[in-house]
Amino acid sequence: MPKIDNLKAIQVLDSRGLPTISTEVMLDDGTRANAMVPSGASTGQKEALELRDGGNAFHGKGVKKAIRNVNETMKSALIGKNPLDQDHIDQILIDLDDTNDKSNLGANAILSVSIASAKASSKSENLDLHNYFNILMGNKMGNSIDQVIPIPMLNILNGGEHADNNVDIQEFMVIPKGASSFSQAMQWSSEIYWNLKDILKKKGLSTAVGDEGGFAPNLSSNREALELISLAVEKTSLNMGSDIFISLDCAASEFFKDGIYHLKGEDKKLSNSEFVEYLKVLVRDFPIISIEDGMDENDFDGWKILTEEIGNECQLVGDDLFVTNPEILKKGIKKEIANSVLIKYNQIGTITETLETISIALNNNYKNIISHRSGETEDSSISDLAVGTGVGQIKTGAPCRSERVAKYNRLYWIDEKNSFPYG
Ligand code: 2PG
Ligand code: MG
Repeated sequence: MPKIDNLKAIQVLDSRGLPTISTEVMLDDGTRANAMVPSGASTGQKEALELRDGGNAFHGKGVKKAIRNVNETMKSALIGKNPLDQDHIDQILIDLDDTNDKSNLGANAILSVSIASAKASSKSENLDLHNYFNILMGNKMGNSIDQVIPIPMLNILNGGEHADNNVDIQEFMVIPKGASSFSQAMQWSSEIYWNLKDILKKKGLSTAVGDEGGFAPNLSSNREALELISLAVEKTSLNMGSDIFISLDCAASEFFKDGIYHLKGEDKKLSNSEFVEYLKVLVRDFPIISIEDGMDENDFDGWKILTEEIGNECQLVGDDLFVTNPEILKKGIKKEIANSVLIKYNQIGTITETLETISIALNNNYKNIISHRSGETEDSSISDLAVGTGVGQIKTGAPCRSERVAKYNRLYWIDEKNSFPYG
């Protein structure tokens, strides 16, 4: 059995130019593997804590303390341990931290070690990372799991916290569900993206991009965003509702104040049931098959109404609502709210807990979507996670900006080397 020989974390930068952690795990058989962790902008209140230094450097976003926690506390606890026992490695990290929200050592620090250790194990075993995740997922579920190339959701128009425009809904994604392969899905999406750019340009609208690579023009309404995307799909000679479907991430907590949903871009103030009606009209008029965070993370009454009204026809995804947390997801399932969960491993802090959340969803007929964060790096391990867990869906931005495309490019290679089904 290999043993962990050394750990080293350093500070690197993420796609917003802010500090993040890169950790290398070294094994006694000579294997080395490195992981970098992402960072969100529209974060859920109950996410595990991302440890930042505060003060003046990097606008308070430094990660020196988190790095010290890897290089001192975690290193001394993990040297000599067997990295192939991911549950044990993660449990050591959880126990060392000893808080509910990982606020002692920092979820960013802990996750960097958890992923780097998984990567080192897969390398040492001569397995591609997705195969390694597949074994871990199978162990968690108690049966073997079929690997799948996930259907991508590409965020081609950005609003909310991810852009400086007036569009309230954070993400407008195309789902190339009708494609027969991953490469066809990516070709369609890239062509739609470029046609959207052309349409925006001709209308005199901005073609600058937001944090996730989608265009970020000022528009008169959320509906206008959907109309522009429909035009781009048409211009690509594809059909909305058979080739291409739409997914929204409202990130509604960001515009929910004092019990009201404030759509600033179109000067509307709506109650939860009115906002559900608003979404229902969009679902009626466009082939929207997935809505994430359609309600504020604490508006459980609103979630109930939304789930009762459109839960049968639409995937309703809890992101800020469930924060990839097994216990919070269990409570939501009991309340019968939403029907799907967004999976972001830095919301919870370890691979083991992430797989736990995925397995709870699977056992309760909730769907899983593996997701990037708005602040990303070139680390592409979420692509392997999506394939290895067989969940069938990933959202990782537009076909633009290398930190987004890195994930798609990794999927191209996994697709090339294996005969896994698409979607
Ligand atoms: C989201 C994510 C990723 P952030 O809300 O789903 O798209 O954004 O990382 O800013 O939370
Ligand atoms: Mg979200």
